[in-house]
Amino acid sequence: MFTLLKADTATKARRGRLVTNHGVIETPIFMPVGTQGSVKAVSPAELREVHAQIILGNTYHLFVRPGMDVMKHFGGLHQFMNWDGPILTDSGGFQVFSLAKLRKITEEGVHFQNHLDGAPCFLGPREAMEIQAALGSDIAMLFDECPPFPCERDYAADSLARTLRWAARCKEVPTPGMKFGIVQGSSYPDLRRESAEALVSIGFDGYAVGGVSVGEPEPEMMAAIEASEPYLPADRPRYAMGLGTPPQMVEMVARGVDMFDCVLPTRLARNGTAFTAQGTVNLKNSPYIYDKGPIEEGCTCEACRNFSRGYLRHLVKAEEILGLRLISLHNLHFYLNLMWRMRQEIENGTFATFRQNFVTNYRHHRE
Ligand code: PRF
Ligand code: ZN
Repeated sequence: MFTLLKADTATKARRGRLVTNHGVIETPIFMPVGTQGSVKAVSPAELREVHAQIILGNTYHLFVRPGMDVMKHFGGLHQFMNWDGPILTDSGGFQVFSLAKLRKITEEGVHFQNHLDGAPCFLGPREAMEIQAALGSDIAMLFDECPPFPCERDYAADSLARTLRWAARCKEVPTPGMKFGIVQGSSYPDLRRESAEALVSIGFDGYAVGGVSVGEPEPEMMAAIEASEPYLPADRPRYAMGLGTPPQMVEMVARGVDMFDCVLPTRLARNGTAFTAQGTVNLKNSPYIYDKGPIEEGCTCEACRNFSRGYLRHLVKAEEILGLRLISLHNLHFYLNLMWRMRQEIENGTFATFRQNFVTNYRHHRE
């Protein structure tokens, strides 16, 4: 299912190809986030235009609303939202911890009250995999616990042991597509190693690094990847969950990561923030009032081909929906184009130079 096409010699970057039930994914790749069966403000046709290869859906949200009866009635998520490309679904564990109230973790799973009407709900390893199967997921993530940061070692170790017992149970549940394990272990390198080795011995189609980008400083985030990656098989895809800024993704590709998902391009768009190779710009700022240029010179997205910074600024200030739609398209185009560029640079053997130049040019205006 995964073919390693080229391994960079100067870094750990990889160029690969992943075959799914709904098509082929060229890696490294970024997955736009479609939490509730929609990539916010962007239609499937527009996703195609920005060359999205795969999108992410969420077990937790779709389970809470519209619920599994509706999802099954429509024959799964692809048909429901009319996206016929690959879909990766997150398992719900992480979202239960970030959104739901009154959570109680047991050996069987997590009891919680959902964030919409507070109704009591339950998700465990079997339920999470069955839901992802009913959604028709091409890549189902294992049900895990993502411990908070910082996390005491004893809690991290107990949580990891339970997540590994859940992993064995997830493996038994039939799903139509692939299953990816999730490395946990908080900021403890030996737990990260133990987690990766245990998952690999159970055997999954790909491996994610979870429990990162949960408020830890960036060096800790990189350290968590570095502590996990050496124990993951080269012939399986690696996915860093919930990441990141453009330079973070470049640095993670250099550390051997193949797949990313993040709400930043769509979330920041809604507040008027656009990504460029020089960092983010907030179009609400006054320098753009009379600016007739595009968000980014040379960008071929719909927003940059047709509209000025001054106009987009006006739309954002006036809270016109078109503004956030266009900036979302630009930001997704930027993220996906960055991935395309990295694939080219790896193929050409020039990734290390690209990495250096990109990270130097990119300034953090805000995150
Ligand atoms: N586990 C799962 N989903 C996730 C995470 C995790 O640790 C994260 C943490 N970066 C984001 N999404 N299942
Ligand atoms: Zn653009």
